[in-house]
Amino acid sequence: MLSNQETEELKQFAAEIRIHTIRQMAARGFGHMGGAMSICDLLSVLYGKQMKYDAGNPEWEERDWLICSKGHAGPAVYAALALKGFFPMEWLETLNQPGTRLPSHCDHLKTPGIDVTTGSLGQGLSVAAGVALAKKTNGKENTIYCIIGDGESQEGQNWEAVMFAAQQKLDNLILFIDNNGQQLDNRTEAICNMESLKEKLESFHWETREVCGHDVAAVNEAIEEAGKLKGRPHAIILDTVKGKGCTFAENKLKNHHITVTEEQAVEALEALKKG
Ligand SMILES: Cc1ncc(C[n+]2csc(CCOP(=O)(O)OP(=O)(O)O)c2C)c(N)n1
Repeated sequence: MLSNQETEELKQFAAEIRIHTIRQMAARGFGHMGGAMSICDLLSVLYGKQMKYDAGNPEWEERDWLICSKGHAGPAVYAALALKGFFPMEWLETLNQPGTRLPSHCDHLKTPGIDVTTGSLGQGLSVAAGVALAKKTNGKENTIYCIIGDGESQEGQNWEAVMFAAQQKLDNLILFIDNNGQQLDNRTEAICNMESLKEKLESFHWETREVCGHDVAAVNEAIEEAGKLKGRPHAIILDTVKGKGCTFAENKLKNHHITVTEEQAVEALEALKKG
């Protein structure tokens, strides 16, 4: 459980992740704002509290892994990594520019701290399950975290990985589903309704819980509780808002990949700084 001070610090860290995510996209003029904003609170809890890592040695054997399978949310992950010292903050100004170390989607070969290359939706959970099995087989204690979108959960490959992880009793694997209710160009329920994700995962023998994805204390507690239960993989379904905390993106249906002007960025950053 978090102390009040820790909760405040993680809220502040989440706000900083949002600020630097918006700045990156403003420097490029466009980006995947919606799905990046919805995972900032989760990233704050992971990099601010739960994950074991060494920013100076991103390949450290004992680290926990984060596989952001919804690789288009890369800019939010980059903001968290830069703020934690994996690479210089100046890199954030180069998002998705020629020669950058920070491409629009996560790339293990380019960015320190990115554990797996992602972007083609549906594949990350399979990789996560494979890494989790390898760690378990080798008697390692690492936790493997994976983030997918609710739209992404429509990809059939996820469900193969879900079956495999249950069969292998991968209790070192925690899956987050960013259940923001939207995908690229419509509401998820209008494209292919996945509800109830909880019932589906439970029927596949996953230990599953649902929590507000913007409540850092609740997300932290869900991770801690999940870690206590042995013998089954864990899923945490995050109730989130696509575009959360970005004035010109939040609650808009068309906020997946948008243009970002300097004026919009200034307005959004002011709002975030005020809290
Ligand atoms: C295999 C594959 N198909 C299509 C795309 C294009 N695409 C990128 S993001 C996206 C929508 C994803 O929706 P969701 O998983 O809900 O992500 P979020 O809303 O959280 O951004 C799509 C269709 C892709 N990256 N990979």
